[in-house]
Amino acid sequence: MSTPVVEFDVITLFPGMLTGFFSESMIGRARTAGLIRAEAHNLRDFTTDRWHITDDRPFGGGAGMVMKPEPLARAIDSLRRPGTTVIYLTPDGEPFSTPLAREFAQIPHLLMVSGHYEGIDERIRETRIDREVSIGDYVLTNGTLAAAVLIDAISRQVPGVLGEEKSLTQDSFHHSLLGFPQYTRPVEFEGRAVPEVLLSGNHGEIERWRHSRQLEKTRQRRPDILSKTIQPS
Ligand code: 6GU
Repeated sequence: MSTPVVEFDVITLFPGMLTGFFSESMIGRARTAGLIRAEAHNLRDFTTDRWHITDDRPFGGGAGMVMKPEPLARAIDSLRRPGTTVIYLTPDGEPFSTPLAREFAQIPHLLMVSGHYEGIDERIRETRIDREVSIGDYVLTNGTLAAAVLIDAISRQVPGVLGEEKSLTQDSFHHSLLGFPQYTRPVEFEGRAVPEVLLSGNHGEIERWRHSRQLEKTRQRRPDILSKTIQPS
């Protein structure tokens, strides 16, 4: 099999959270096709003590536990290679976005570190983490679902992962606009008809209608992203 375009390794205390995600749907197909590689690694396998301890109490006191540096260092050092970017998933990281997904899709090997408890020892962040990423302004119990979110959004930027390449250009956020409404058969459902223009076969008209729907929805729901490109009237 040829070399995957992007390889993902995830260091987590909960590798089972990723098994369904890695094998189902587009990600499962992309892996089978050899377009990507994705593997979960149990942090517990990188402990050396008899109880496989991965956390400890914080110096200085306070609630919760901190992930110990030694197992993380061993895991990262055994999985990284020249050219690897090490990403730590944390709510205080850089906000994830389509531009970031595109940037990461250009990197051959992404090693993701999922935090649990109150986070990881600061010295790991200083010595081994290249990028810190958040998936939004809310707190998850651990970073493993956030790693899955990144892998999903990055993988669909890899050529061949989506069926039709043009689907990418029609995405919400592609031109800094939300998506347009979609309809399929039947033409009438519960008394509600599909907009006439979509049945017209006039592709210029259809494109103009879709763009106006996108502008309107973005103006209503996300004026913050609209102001980045087109000045609102
Ligand atoms: Cl990346 N991790 C955790 N634990 N919570 C989050 C997050 C990441 N992004 C938003 N909330």
